[in-house]
Amino acid sequence: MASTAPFVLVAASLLLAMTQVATAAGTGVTVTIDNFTFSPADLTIMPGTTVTWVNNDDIPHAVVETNKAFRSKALDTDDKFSFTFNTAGEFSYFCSLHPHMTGKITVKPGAN
Ligand SMILES: [Cu+2]
Repeated sequence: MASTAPFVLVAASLLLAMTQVATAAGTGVTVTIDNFTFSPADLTIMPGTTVTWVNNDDIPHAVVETNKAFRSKALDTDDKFSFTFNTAGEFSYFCSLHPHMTGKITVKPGAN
C-alpha cells in the first residue's frame, strides 16, 4: 500500500517537531496562562531548562508546585514567573487562586 506512505511521513515529522520543541536542553520554554488554562498543561523538558509562565489573562493567577518546589507570587496581567528545573522528576502545579487550574512539568533524566 504505497498510498499510505505520505501520511505516515507527515505524522512522523510532526511528532519529531513537537518532541524537539519540548525537549530542547538548556533553553527556555514558555507556559502561557489564558482563560484559566495553563498551556501546554503537560510539558516534558530536559534538566537545566527554564520554564517561564506568562499570565495572559486579565485576572491574577499564581503558580504553585504541589510539594512546594516552587511558588510564584500572584501574577497580574503580563506578569512572568520563571523556574529552572535542574533535577529529573514530575512536578505537578496548580493556581493557588483557582485550584482547579493544574499543570505538570516532567523533567527527563539527564543524557550525560
Ligand atoms: Cu488562577
